[in-house]
Amino acid sequence: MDKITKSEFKENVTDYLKVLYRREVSEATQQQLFQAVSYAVKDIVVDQWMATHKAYEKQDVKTVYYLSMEFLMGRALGNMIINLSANKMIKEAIAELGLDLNSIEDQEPDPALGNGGLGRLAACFLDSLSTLGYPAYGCGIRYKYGMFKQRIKDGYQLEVPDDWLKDGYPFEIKRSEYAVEVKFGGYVAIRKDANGKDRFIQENYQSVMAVPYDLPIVGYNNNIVNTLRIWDAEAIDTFNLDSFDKGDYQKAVEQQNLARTICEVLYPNDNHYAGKELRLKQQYFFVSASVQRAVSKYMEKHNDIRKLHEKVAFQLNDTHPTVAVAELMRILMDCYDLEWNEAWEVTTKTCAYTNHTIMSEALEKWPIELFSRLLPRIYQIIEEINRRFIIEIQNTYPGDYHKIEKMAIIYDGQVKMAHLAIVGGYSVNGVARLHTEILKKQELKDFYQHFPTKFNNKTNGITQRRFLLHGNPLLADWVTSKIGNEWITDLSHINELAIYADDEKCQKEFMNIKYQNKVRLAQYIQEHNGVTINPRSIFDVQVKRLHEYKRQLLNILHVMHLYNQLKRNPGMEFYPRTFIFGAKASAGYRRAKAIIKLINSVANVINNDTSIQNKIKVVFIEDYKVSNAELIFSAADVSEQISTASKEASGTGNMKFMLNGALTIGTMDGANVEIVEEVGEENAFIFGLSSDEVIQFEQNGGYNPKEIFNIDQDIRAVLTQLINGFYSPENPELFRELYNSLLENNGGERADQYFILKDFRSYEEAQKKVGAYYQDEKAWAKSAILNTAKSGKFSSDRTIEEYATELWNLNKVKVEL
Ligand code: 26Q
Repeated sequence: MDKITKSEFKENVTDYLKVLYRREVSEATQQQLFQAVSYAVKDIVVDQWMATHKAYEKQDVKTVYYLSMEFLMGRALGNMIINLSANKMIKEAIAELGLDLNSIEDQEPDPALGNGGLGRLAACFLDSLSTLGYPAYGCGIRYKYGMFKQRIKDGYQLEVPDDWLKDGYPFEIKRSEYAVEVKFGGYVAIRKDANGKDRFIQENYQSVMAVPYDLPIVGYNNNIVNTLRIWDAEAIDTFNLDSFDKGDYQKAVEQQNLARTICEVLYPNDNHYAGKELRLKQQYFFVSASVQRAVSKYMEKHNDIRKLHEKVAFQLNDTHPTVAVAELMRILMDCYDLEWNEAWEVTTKTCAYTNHTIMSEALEKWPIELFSRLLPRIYQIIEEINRRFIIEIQNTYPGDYHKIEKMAIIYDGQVKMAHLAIVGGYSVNGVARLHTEILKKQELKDFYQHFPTKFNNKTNGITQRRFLLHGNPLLADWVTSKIGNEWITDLSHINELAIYADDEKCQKEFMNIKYQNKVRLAQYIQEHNGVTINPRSIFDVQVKRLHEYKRQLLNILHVMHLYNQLKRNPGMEFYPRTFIFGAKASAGYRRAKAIIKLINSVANVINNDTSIQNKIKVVFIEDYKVSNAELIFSAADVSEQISTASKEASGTGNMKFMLNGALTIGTMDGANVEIVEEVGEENAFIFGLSSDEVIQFEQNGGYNPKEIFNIDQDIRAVLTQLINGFYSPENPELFRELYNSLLENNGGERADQYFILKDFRSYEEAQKKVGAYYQDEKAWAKSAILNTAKSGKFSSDRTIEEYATELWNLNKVKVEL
């Protein structure tokens, strides 16, 4: 294939403008330019995409299907351009057309088909799979509305629908030829076939067509393009409604409604299970479509379904796609006539499960009634899996009835998806070392005892191509000028920066880049929030989903305490600090929303108090998402990773900050443990209870926060400000619920269940050290450089190498054009 030249690329842009909008460059809107440039880039991408799939077919490769309800992709255009080898040509062409790439990129809506960490991890994994040359499909749902847009009004969060498809998404390709039917409801009839064999036939069901849309995932400079396949639901042909009898008409309308609702919207819950029927429909919808298609594709080239696992792996991103286990069993038995044992053998060699949480409220359990009504055949199969598994448990632990109670897949009227995922797959992995250890020792102890070899750890990672190369171009160029560009595809090289950590000139350069990024973020905040912040102040940042266990409340209570101190003692030694927050709360999570309101109320009071001479500013960045995250990480000095120890499975924001040279203030939780291990405790600020201590307290019914409240004046002063109208004169009761959550038991919920007061003083100590350390410019710069230099382990390339070699058994493919 001939490489496209710069003038051809420019011509393509003008042609697309003409064909799509009958406009010339000079007349086009920014959105139209974005579309035209995207089509011109897609043109290059599609050649590689086709070549990649030809190579895959020719080499008959094994493929991983990463099944996930969420893919938090962020913008594609800029990322695609930096990944293409034609990158320089494209940038020059765009400049020569008189266009500004940054403002064109800004036109792209973030495809936000995910909530937070789990969805973004899936996106980083796809980037790494392509860059490493591993054959892969991401399989998910084409939500019409992704993660809501957040608006802040009077300090409160408002949710605005995210109509990301309204102008058309240029990179997707509809693949109607691969549409498949997915069936819901009805009942299972057993009929004898011609050979006298029992057949299980779903009758009187409703169904929809699952229609795939493919998005290209471009590898870095290697001609490899994998596919993110997201499924949309369309109604089965309901031609000629008037010729139906009454029952058919009713059914046709119901099927249309079903198709319309399934892909309508992403559930905005993060780390919280919502037992909604529609959610289960979404799960089965995309899983059934993906598994059906994967099996059909396999059978196009192979004749022995018993060897499926040699060419196909299904990785289950948390329990959300776990019906895949039963769906694969169904297909193998009902469509390919395998006996139970043969089907089970194949299934348990094909499926693998990743656990992303130990929070009990996130565990998926479905009522039998709902499950069996919606998925009658699937439920039958799960019942049989459960029956056989219980026998296995009884035989292994005779007389130990508790084992069944704790391990059964169906128990107490509920289907437990984690248990199904563990029993039905060959691997169970946690996402950071500490997390995996807690799974083995506590949450999944019985399963670990029973299946010790299934358990393994895969510490999460992030893609340096988005979060450094694209998000922080100044630092990326600086790194390349020092150590060359191998870090882009092998982040272990970034360690070569360590020799510059003590070099004063390098320290100055590094901190100057940080300063410029802080100016860039300050401009964004000025434009979007109307708040002026000082780029010379310490940028102390906590951006992540709002959840009580992540303890944004600890952060803001500490800000309130600092403010009290400054008011009492204006001459106090204090280096100016800007506390930056960004967080979406689930629409129905009342306390999380109250915390957002509190942050904004505190910001309002502090930012407008001239008596403290701008020493503290508090900023809440509206609508935190992948695109503004890139600006935020690159500008951070301090990374807040302050979850209650044992609660954050891994965290990945922590890694993005580290890569960009921020110092972590954090607990020994999730991947923080491994971050500190890499960078050294002297280059981070660690505080708080350990996970063992937290678990100890929990096993003893918690602790008594009132003891702290009673003896600690400062804490008492801060908490009292939650209920005396100090930050909400218009309604002093506004934050009563937060106050109560810290001091009172509430039903089954312990007072201060996340140990905020318990960790408060230790957090304050760590924060004091941050302030003091920052004033030692050389020491800080050295630590900042070392954070970047020691971040090599946290590339998702490393993580994916581990999955690919230890779990999926994939081979790398090379594609020449
Ligand atoms: C479940 C049922 C119904 C509706 C929603 C959900 C649901 C949705 C999203 C449950 C959980 C999630 C998301 C979980 C998540 O993001 N977990 C995070 O995964 C990251 C990647 O492994 C880790 O780094 C984080 O520590 C973990 O919190």
